[in-house]
Amino acid sequence: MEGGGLRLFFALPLPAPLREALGHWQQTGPPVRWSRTEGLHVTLAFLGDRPAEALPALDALASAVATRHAPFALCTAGLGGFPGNRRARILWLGLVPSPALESLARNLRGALAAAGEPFDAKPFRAHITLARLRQPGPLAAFPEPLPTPFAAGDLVLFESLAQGGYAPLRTWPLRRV
Ligand code: 2AM
Repeated sequence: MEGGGLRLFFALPLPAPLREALGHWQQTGPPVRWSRTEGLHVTLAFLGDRPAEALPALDALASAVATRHAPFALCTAGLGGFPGNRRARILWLGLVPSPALESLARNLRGALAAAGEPFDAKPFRAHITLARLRQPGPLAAFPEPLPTPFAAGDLVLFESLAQGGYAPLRTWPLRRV
């Protein structure tokens, strides 16, 4: 990474069975730039390039946030597209609205803001990015995946790697104390 920084984001990783199911589902769709299944996640806050010296402060605040939340259940919903469904560039899988997820994202972003840590302040929209489309197109080309329940148990700080893919740097189990 240029300048020795790290491209960082906080996210909920998906459990292996859901990643595998989505991998099988990807194979039933058209040939697009699918996200690698091992890195599928729900982004909670995107920090961008940060120096390694920021890690201890991020560690402390994420650890405090994780102790304010118990693990919770999520369920996948329908497909959607950014910037819109008719000419999608990003294909994503939505989630059934979850107050627990909204609360975790809000508390994490609140803790980042309170600590003066920069992050992308675009409003939180819970989604799992499944593919990037070179040719923006309608979503009708993609089969609807089955709604699948899963558990959110870990808050993870990921590094987005220059060569592609994401590396988990730190994991904090959600554990309300
Ligand atoms: P996504 O949440 O739509 O998948 C790493 O780049 C992750 O952070 C991806 O999951 C990415 O998009 C998310 N992200 C959120 N805001 C971003 C931004 N401003 N730039 C790049 N990635 C961002």
